[in-house]
Amino acid sequence: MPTYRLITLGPSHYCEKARWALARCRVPFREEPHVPLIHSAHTRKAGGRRSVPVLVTDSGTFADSTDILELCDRQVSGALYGSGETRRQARDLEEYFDEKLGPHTRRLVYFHVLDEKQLVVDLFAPGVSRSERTAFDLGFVAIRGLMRKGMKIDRAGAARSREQALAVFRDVSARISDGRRYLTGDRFTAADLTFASLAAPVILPPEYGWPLPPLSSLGAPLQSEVRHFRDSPAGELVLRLYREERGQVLAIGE
Ligand SMILES: N[C@@H](CCC(=O)N[C@@H](CS)C(=O)NCC(=O)O)C(=O)O
Repeated sequence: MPTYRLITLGPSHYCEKARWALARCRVPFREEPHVPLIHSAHTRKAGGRRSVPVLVTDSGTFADSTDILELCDRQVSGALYGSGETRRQARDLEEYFDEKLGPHTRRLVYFHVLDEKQLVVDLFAPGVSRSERTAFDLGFVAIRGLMRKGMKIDRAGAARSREQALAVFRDVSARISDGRRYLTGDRFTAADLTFASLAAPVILPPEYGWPLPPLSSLGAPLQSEVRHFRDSPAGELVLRLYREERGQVLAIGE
C-alpha cells in the first residue's frame, strides 16, 4: 500500500482526528506540517481548499476530516463506524462534535495563548521547514491578526465558545451517565475519536499526537480552564479514551 501524504497544521485538533484514524486503521501516511497562513498554499496545491487536514492518496485528495475517517473505515471495514444503528449514531455524533465543539475549543484556547508568541511559534515548529519557521516568526504579529479576525478571537467570542463547549461536555456527561464505556454503547467508534480529538485543546491529554506544552507552563487562567473541563465525566472520558485507545492499532483483518 502506498504511503499517503497528510498536510496539517501540527497542533490542529481536526488534524489529530485524521491522524488518529489513519494510525488506528494502519493506513501508512507521512505528515507534512505547516504553519498558519502558509499552509493554504500547500493545501491548494494538493487539490484541497484552505483548511487542513488534507490527505493526498493515489485515488484522489480528501480535504475534510470526515472524508478521511470514511476512507479509513473502508480500508478496515467498519472499524470506525460499525454498522446499522451504531453507524447512524456515530455519524450523527461526529457531525455534532465537528460543528458544535471543534470551533469552540479552538477559539477558547487561542484566546488564552495567542498573546504568547514564543509558545505559539514553538507549538507549530516541529517538522516544519526552517524557512517556514522563520517566516512565521517574522510575520507573527500580522498572521496572529489575521487569525484573530478570521476566527473572531476576542474576549466575548471566547466567553461564548466556553459556554458552547461546556454545553457539549454536559451532553456527553449525561449520555455516559448510564455507565456505558463508549458514546454509542459498548464499542469504540468515530464518535469517541472525534469527541476526544476535538475536546483535546481544553483537556491536554498526555497521549495527544502532537507535542503540547506541559499544563504547568501555561498561564493560570488556561490552567484553571483545563482543570475545570477535565473535572467532569466527559473530561474523564477524554483522558481515558486517549490513555486506552490512542495507541491502539487494529490487527489486519480485525
Ligand atoms: N470541516 C473541516 C474543518 C477543519 C478545520 O477547521 N481546520 C482548521 C484547523 S483546526 C484550519 O484549517 N484552519 C485554517 C484555515 O481554515 O485556513 C474538517 O473536518 O476537516
